[in-house]
Amino acid sequence: MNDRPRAVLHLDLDAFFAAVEILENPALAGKPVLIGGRPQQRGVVATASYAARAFGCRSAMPMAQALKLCPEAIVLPVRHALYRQYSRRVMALLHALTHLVEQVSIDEAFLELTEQIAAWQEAVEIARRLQQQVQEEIGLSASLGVASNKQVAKVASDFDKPGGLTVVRPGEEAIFLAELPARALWGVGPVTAQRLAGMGVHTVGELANLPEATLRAAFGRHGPDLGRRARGIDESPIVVEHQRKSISQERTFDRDIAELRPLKQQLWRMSQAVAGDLQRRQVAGGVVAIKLRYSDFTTLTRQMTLPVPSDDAIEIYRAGLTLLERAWETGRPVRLLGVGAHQLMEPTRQLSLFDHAAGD
Ligand code: TTP
Ligand code: MG
Repeated sequence: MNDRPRAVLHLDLDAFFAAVEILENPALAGKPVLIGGRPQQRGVVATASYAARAFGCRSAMPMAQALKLCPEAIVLPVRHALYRQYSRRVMALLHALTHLVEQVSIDEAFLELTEQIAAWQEAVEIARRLQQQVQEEIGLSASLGVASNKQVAKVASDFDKPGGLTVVRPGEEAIFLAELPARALWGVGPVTAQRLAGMGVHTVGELANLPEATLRAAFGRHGPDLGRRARGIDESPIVVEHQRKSISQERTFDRDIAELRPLKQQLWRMSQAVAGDLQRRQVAGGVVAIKLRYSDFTTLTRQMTLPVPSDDAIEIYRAGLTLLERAWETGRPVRLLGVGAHQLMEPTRQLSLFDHAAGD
């Protein structure tokens, strides 16, 4: 079972900032659009719509230079907050598929699908549906790559932009990469590419054929890894980062509460909401905390570590109630009560997957 090839998906949105601006103002569709700083202020291009790329405009190019290439281009300032909103919506679609999502930048992410499919081909179907969903529900074009590891999936998503879906089946990694320029490899920047060119290496295939000793001499201890990745081998796991460090609920009551029974009822309702949130995000809380504010605004917090991290409403409630009974001065009117789960982590049942990946 552990010998099954992994199924890793990489998604990258096409001309992201420009695509969002075009969504917000459909009159821009098909036109050369440049997002970035003003040419008068020596601004640079953050991104160019594909219509502008046809003129040679590129990210990180001085805006003045881009406007020389394409004088009729429409220049728009960067609206980060807006792009973040769209990014969050796309990432939410990914998280609905699996919690094994590694967001790499505002418009790209890896997904590990290995454990949720019976046959490798299912990953391709999932990718196709996802691409459609991003287009239909959000209105954005995405390019996707499906492969047996992150390195190859990342190169694959970039292979057929915009709007591509490139599948590299297990066993075909090295052949797929061989003809590509060395700089197509993730982690080969301009400096490494130039040094490789100096060694007569221009394609990934040529890089793959270099002896390990040569790689070590040229690039130090990272050299051999570069060679492995050029041969399509990459065992790095998906690194899940939790956007939130805690999940909590709190309620200010219409009228202060001075009896245990209604406090317990409130605590139970909030514990259920917290547990539901944890389950949706597929994380468990290692610590449960409560917050208590008396009618005179004196506020206290108490917390305890659970024996085993949990996403269960009853366990969160029990811990919360223990804390409440210890902290609350019986009869003193309470204005606000809160309960939260902290130190969020993978539910224990997922650990074996990571042990496997890390131990490879
Ligand atoms: P990219 O995914 O690199 O570029 P892109 O989405 O615009 O185009 P592509 O279709 O080739 O994927 O980067 C995502 C966003 O990050 C991009 O829309 C704007 C921003 N960005 C910058 O601000 N500066 C840069 O130099 C680059 C490369 C991107
Ligand atoms: Mg992109």
